[in-house]
Amino acid sequence: MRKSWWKESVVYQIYPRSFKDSNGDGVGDLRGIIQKLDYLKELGIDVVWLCPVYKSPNDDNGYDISDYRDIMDEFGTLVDWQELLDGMHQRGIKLIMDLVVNHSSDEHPWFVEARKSKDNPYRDYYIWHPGKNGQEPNNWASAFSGSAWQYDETTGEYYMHIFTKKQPDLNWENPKLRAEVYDLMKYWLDKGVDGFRMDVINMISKVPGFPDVPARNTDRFQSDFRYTMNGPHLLEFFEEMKREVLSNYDILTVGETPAVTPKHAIDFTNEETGALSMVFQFQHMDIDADLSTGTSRSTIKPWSLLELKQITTRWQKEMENKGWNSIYLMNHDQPRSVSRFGNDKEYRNESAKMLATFTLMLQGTPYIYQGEEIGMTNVVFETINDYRDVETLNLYRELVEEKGVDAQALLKVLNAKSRDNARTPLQWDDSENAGFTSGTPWIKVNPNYKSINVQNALADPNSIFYYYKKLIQLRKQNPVAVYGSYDLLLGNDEKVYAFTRTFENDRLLVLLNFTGDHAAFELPETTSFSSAELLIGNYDTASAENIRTLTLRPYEALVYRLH
Ligand code: TEU
Ligand code: CA
Repeated sequence: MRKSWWKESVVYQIYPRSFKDSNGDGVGDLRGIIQKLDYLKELGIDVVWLCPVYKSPNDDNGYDISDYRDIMDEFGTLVDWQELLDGMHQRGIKLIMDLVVNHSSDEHPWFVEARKSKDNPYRDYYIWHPGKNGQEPNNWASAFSGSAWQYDETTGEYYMHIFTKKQPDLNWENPKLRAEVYDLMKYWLDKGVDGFRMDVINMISKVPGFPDVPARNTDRFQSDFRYTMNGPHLLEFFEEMKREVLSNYDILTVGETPAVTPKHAIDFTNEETGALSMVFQFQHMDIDADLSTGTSRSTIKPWSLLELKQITTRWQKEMENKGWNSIYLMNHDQPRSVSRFGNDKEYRNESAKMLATFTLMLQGTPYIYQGEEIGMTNVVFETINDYRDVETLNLYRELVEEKGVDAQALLKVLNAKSRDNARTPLQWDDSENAGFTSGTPWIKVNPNYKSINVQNALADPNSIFYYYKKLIQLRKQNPVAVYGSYDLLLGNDEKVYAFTRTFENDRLLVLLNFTGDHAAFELPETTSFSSAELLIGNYDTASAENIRTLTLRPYEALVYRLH
């Protein structure tokens, strides 16, 4: 397997709107991030994934871009951006930008032109279609409620928008549009950017002809990724992007690819013909959803460790020596990992550390989302008026106001699943607004900032922050933690997740108790070793000497080197 800097790196994701506000307008900005670069250096991360900072009307908080070459007014200027990049590079931190080219904003000049007339030169930068029997061209649903089509009065046709109607899909079948995208990619790469996270990049090829999708229920609009993702020209577009842009730079590229299998991921990331370094797959993001009655956003059910083991093991084994994984438990679209997969009450410290061990000890590039390193939790908003996320607000309107779903019941689900759980301001200290802003924050701060904040974390040697720091150092000092092959142990144990990592003659044993109970287990005889050296654990007392038959404490995590 080829060694690469991006396989050995730990990535930290920044959602700029909620990271740090430097000018008191209640919105995070680039100068706020500049102020906190030494904090990131202290943590020891290697790469920052910066969510979109381009000019945008913020219908979807920057994922609706109106100028790909300039900085959003609220976030600052290109001069601020250059200072941020230089500040990162001076600290040995690389920067990957968020490339959002499945769609643009409807305020982008391309779309302003395209909607003027059917024969406008920019018309085919987007996807237009006449209606059918006075209705939308087909029954495709938007990911953010309603139809995926919006009627445009001026030219009497519909345009496609998989997301909001202010996010018209770009037409990748048009080579002129593709050339424009490659141009804007080079614009940022030639400024020194170290790669891209590519937003829903497997949506750029849709099934031709836009046929109706089979109805799974009585809803007027239906979503089915087999029609809107992984379309017939996807690999062709990736090959062209690699030839025109990617192959000319030593960069990290991570595709956000909902609904992919390991086979897709191997096509996209294999060392011979793959275009990307790695992808974000989503299978583990559905384990607490009841997909028979709704989506991972609108439903919640208890999840099983066996299912998490099964999904993780599939990706670890099927990608081994064939592609490369990303490893994550949350991002700006997901609820807080310690609330979702750990215990954000009496075992918040232990379970956040246990989840950190899971994320950083698997094979693949680990991603830490802002605040995960201090165990920030979900927020309880009592009313829909406290939410800001367009997906959440559209879903509430669709389900409560249009379909009569009980508001309190949905609010309970949103408390657990809304993307705004990840978007409350980063908690820097116990001063007003958690030190995020001197003004009124654009979204409420989680009231638990008084105890959960960076200042407390840096002052406490036993904090989650220092545990992440130690794990990151452990990865740096042990190639087995990066390149070692994964083997699952105790596959049927419903409390303990145990696996080994093996590289040349080095072997690690990772033991994770995913429950609040004590968990006894016995290692299989096939796991042979003469001695075990403890490298890291999340309890202050080392565990028993004989680790063959151990009882793990609640949410206990242990990593041993086996000799
Ligand atoms: O997310 C796409 C995506 O997969 C999620 O939004 C998912 O479809 C949705 O949350 C299902 O509940 C990317 C960005 O990460 C997200 O922030 C943007 O809103 C979206 O694309 C559109 O750009
Ligand atoms: Ca600001």
